[in-house]
Amino acid sequence: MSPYNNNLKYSDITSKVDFLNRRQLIAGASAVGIFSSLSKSVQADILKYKKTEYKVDAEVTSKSDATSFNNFYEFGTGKNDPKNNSSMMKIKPWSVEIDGLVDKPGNYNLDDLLSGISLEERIYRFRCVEAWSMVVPWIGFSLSEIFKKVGIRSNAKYVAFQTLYRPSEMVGIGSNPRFPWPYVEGLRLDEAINPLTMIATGMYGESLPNQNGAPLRLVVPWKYGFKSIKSIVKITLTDTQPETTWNKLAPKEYGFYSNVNPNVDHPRWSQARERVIGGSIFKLGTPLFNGSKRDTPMFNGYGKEVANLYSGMDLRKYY
Ligand SMILES: Nc1nc2c(c(=O)[nH]1)N[C@H]1C(S)=C(S)[C@@H](COP(=O)(O)O)O[C@H]1N2
Ligand SMILES: [Mo]
Repeated sequence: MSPYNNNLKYSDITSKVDFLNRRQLIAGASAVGIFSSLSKSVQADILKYKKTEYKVDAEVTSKSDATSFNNFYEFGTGKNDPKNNSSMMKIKPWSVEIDGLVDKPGNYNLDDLLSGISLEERIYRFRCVEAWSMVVPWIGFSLSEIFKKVGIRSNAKYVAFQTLYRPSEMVGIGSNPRFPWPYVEGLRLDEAINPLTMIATGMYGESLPNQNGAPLRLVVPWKYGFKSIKSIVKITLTDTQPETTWNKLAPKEYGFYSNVNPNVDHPRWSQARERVIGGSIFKLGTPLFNGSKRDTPMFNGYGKEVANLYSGMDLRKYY
């Protein structure tokens, strides 16, 4: 049963439950001497954050589904690969290079970059281009907070993002050598400064697990999931439209904009409906085989906030 059925936020009731579970885990685990194998999950940092009005009228996906059914090709193309293979990724120390058309370019240590920025929980719909969806309680802040720190030059028109490229810690890179690593993504500047556009550093009340893009990833809830680039190491302000990984791989299938649009089908499947991960009353154990169907809303339900960004564009067309 979701806490949202009675209009409570995830964090209202689950942080306490999580806390108790953690204590039980620690007690049980040390008693039987398997603490080390569990310590990674029980050590996840609990974050301080405030709640906001960003929530949706749908059941929140279970934490276990959202952290085990993933796309993060740097760790393999299977849905469970990111969870199974990403513990090798070293996320401390972490820095983000910010360059291009900014007043204060530099290689920012993560703590410095985040200092003074307050975290908030936002519950967003998340719609993958593969026609499945989740509802995720992210923790983070509007990307524009970072721009306030570094200052944007008036000629900047786009933002380019880049993921960590570290083959020794990312087994999917070596096993997929023809993939155009590193993973890159981009937004138009007005999309990037829309308040909905978020940098997430946590989810479900805790810091991001590696498989979900630790220590910081983008979340753009009105676009297909592949726009939400993980484990960011570089942000570049530019005046030209940046290349994006999936567009480079299959330009006929993945555009630069990639706004969620139920009226424009992927060349190989319909985008009209989506499989809600874990959304079945008959849980069959793995999200690959469960999930009820629902209609996909235009802009993934965020049209009120973002439709004006595309007023000149014919939304029946593929972009
Ligand atoms: N660096 C990187 N970022 C990525 C991906 C990836 O393979 N590599 N996959 C994208 C895709 S296709 C989706 S659907 C989301 C999945 O996010 P989640 O695993 O947190 O649900 O991450 C996106 N960000
Ligand atoms: Mo995706």
